[in-house]
Amino acid sequence: MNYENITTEQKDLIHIITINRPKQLNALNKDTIQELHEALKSANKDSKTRVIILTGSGEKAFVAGADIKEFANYNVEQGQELAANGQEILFNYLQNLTTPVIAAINGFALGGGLELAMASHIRIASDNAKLGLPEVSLGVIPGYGGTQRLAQLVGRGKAMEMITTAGMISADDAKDWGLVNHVVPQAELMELAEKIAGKICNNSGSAIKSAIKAINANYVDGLNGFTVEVTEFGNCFGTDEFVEGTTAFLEKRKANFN
Ligand code: CO8
Repeated sequence: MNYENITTEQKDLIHIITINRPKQLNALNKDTIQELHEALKSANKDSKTRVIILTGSGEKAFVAGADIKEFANYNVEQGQELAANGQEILFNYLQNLTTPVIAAINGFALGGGLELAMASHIRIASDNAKLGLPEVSLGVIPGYGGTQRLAQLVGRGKAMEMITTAGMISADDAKDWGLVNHVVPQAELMELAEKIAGKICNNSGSAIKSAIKAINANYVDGLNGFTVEVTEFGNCFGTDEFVEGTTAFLEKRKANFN
C-alpha cells in the first residue's frame, strides 16, 4: 500500500513504521492516524512480522503531538469526535495489538506523540528526547488516552505534575520515572530497538500474543486479569509452538518458532 505520511520497511521478521512529516515534527493529522491504523493492521495480520518498531523521521522529533493546525477551529462535538475516533482506530487499537510494538522515541514526544508511545508495548528513547503532555498550555487536555496511560505508567502524582505544569522531562528522567525502559545515544536507538525485537523474535509468537492479552486485561473494566491469564495459559497448551518449545527443551536443542 502507498502511504503519504508514513514509510514502512520489512527487515526479516521486524516491521518498521516511520512517521514521515519531518517539517511538521511528525505531528499527527487525521490522515497520518488513518495510515498508522492501516499499517499496524496489515503488519499484525502478516505472519512474517513478529515485532513492529514505531519511530519518527528526522533527528528532532518522534511526534510533536496532534496537528494543532487541524483542530484549532473545532467545536465541542468535533473535539469529542476527533478524540474518540483517534482512540478507537489508533491508540486503543495499538495497545490491544497482539504483535508487540516498540516505540523508538528519537526526539520530542509531546501530546499525542507521547500518547502514541504510551500506547505502544515497549518504549526506548534517544538521549535528546523530551517527553511531555503540554495540552493544558493550549487550553485542552490529553485526548488520546494520556490522562489514563501516564498515570498507569508513572503513578498519579507524577502524572498530575506533568499534565498540570505542561512541562517536558528529559529522556533520563523518563527512564527514572519508568516511562521509558532504556536511553541511548540517538545513533544507537534503532540498533537497540532491533536488538530487543530480535530477542522477542526468538520466542513463541503465539505465547507472546497470549501474554499481551493477559497483561492488558488488568486495564479493562470488567475483566479480571488473573482469570484472563488462566484462560490464555490454557490456550497455549493447544498450540504447535507449545509442542515445539517443550519438545526442544526436552531434546536439549533451541526451539524454532519461525
Ligand atoms: N502540530 C502542528 N504543527 C506542529 C506541531 C504540532 N503539534 N509541532 C510542531 N509543528 C510545526 C511548527 O508549527 C513548525 O511549522 P512551521 O515551520 O510551518 O512554522 C514546525 O513544526 C517546526 O516547529 P518549531 O518551529 O516550533 O520548532 P522548535 O524547535 O522551535 O520547537 C517544539 C519544537 C517545542 C516541539 C514546538 O514545535 C512545539 O511546542 N510544538 C507543539 C507541541 C505541542 O503542544 N504538542 C501537543 C499538541 S496537542 C495534542 O497533541 C493533543 C493530543 C490529544 C488530542 C485529542 C484530540 C484533539
